Amino acid sequence: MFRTNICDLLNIEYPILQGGMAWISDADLAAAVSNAGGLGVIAGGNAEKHIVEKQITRIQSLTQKPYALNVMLLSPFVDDIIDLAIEKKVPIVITGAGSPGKYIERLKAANIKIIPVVASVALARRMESLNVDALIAEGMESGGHIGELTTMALVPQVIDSVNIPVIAAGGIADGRGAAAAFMLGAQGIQVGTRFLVAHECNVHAAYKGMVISAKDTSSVISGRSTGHPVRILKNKLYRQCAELEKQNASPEAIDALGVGALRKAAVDGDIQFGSVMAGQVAGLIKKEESSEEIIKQIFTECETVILKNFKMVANK
Ligand code: TUI
Repeated sequence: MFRTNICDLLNIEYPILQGGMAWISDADLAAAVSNAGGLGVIAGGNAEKHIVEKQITRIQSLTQKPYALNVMLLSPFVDDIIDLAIEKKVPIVITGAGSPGKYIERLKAANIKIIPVVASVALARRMESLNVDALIAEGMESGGHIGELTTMALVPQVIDSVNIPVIAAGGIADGRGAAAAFMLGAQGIQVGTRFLVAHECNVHAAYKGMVISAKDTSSVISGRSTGHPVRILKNKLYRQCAELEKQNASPEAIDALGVGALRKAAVDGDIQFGSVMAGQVAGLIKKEESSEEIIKQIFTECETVILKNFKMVANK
């Protein structure tokens, strides 16, 4: 029922991408998602080339299915990571946190499919003119680095502006969210926070616990004043940042608090002084499951709600 042209484009069974989460989505999680019929994504984040290379070698031993590498364009090692994707013949590159314009020609020449994350219609149009394969329109419900628009407002505006497939991201964690995204015209969905609590996700147990116990209002936006706003779960680090912002501290002083903070939370498990990035849907997520269970549950529920609501409308 849910085969879309994203499935054909990416050679996957279900039109679902796992969000590339820096310091969190490694080869184990990505392989589990790909083996379950979705698209697993390894996040390059701010890591150096040799670290990402290990993950690519590992996923190539764990799955024969397609997978993607997420290239975070604010990374100081972005040029090396693009070289790596080409050297290792990664099938799909997803970019985030900026414009991948200057890398597109080389990636295309290497036969790599490229899917930029966009947070505005302007960037979506610019990307389409550079011949990318699809777009991920990511609303500010997402965890981590975010734009200004919500998924509900962004996705249909991007869809109306381009002629390539659009994948919806931000605020999707279950079949209801998936159904809503398809109703907006999306050809696929990207899910991050729910896969963060997958059994196969190696993020620190304390981080998973904080996502599972989060409520609707637990996430906040930090760092607006630095120009790199990120959605995180409220903790002591957030309160320190908010205090600095209130005192009109320099962007450098505020950024300094964030250096290494994601690793501190995701790897070391310091969820009070680390940066616990998660989407607004954290409040919906109640338990750990396998990646396969997550994908099956999302699409079973998606089908049920579409049929139920179709009946509700048709009976009127
Ligand atoms: O990239 C993400 N999410 C991320 S990256 C990340 S690591 C990080 N850590 C600290 C500070 C900043 C990043 C954690 N989460 N999502 C994709 C995404 N891209 N969301 C929004 C955008 C985006 C925003 C503006 C893409 C392009 C853009 O404009 C660029 C332009 O040139 O117009």
